[in-house]
Amino acid sequence: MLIKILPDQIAIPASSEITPQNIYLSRRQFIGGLAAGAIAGSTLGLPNHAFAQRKGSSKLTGVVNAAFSSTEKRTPYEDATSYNNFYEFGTDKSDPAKTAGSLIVKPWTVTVDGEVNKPVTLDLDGLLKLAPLEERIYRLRCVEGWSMVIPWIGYSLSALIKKVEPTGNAKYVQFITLADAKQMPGLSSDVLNWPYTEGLRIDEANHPLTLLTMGMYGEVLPNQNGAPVRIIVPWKYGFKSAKSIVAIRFIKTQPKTAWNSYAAREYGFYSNVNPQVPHPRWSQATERRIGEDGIFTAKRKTILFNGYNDVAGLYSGMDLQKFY
Ligand SMILES: Nc1nc2c(c(=O)[nH]1)N[C@H]1C(S)=C(S)[C@@H](COP(=O)(O)O)O[C@H]1N2
Ligand SMILES: [Mo]
Repeated sequence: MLIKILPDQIAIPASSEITPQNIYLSRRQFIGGLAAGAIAGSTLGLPNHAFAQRKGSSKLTGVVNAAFSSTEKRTPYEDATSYNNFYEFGTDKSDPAKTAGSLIVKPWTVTVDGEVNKPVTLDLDGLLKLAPLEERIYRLRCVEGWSMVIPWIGYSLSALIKKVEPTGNAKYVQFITLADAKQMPGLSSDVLNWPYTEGLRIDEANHPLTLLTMGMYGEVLPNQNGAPVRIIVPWKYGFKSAKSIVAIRFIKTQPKTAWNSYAAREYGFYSNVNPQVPHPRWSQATERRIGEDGIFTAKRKTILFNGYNDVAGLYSGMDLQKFY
């Protein structure tokens, strides 16, 4: 039987006038490939608001940012909300959907501090009003070898970064998430060091693709997907996209992160999606798309930076085998 692997179709933003020539050229080639893919994609893709609102959830919409959106078929809502990694609510994929009902998302505040001139603590309303909300359909690729295509609602983290005015010492941004054993049954296990933390270099955090995320599929984030606020960094493995953030800290030195502390040899600080750098225990060359699994479903080829070539300039001159 001949199994055809569909091409992955990722739209990339046209940005950055300061892109080095070689990267600019590869981006042009990428856009060339995209135009052909977009035609095939239009028959597969669903209109942007094809998902009806679920009972009991609150609507949250944003203006569709087509330039930043994949044209691939979206993962069904039911899959995106029942197959989750959120270890604070258990290590089984099906655990968070069952147990995250105990997460209290209101009131909620996010403290933004450290190497900034204007530290601030914002409640969810303050966060939602900080910048216009957008809908962006991003691919998320888990280091375990699966991926999803999800319409997220939020805005570029850079809008918040601008507001707090980082000092010249702010070289990294750390994300600290909620760790409350009363709300989170998974904290009784010491599988990770709590709280779950993540980090980005300041230029990665400022890249327009980095999305401060408050919703998905036209609604506020379900608890199991990281309510009420998380980060989405689409060119990195999913674990960089920390859920249920309570603090964002600007710091001088590269922070310790949850998975890097667990096993530094297996999970680097950068964790850019890279099919050529295998995890020490398995390949990263292919992925399966959640929601379309079947015994005859072909795996997809994983693409460098998850297809978001636009970020390549952040890593020019770096050895991606070393900085995995
Ligand atoms: N706080 C917290 N954030 C987290 C995790 C976690 O266990 N705790 N898991 C990560 C991993 S491994 C992945 S793949 C994504 C999954 O996001 P999703 O369930 O919304 O698809 O969340 C990331 N963010
Ligand atoms: Mo993951």
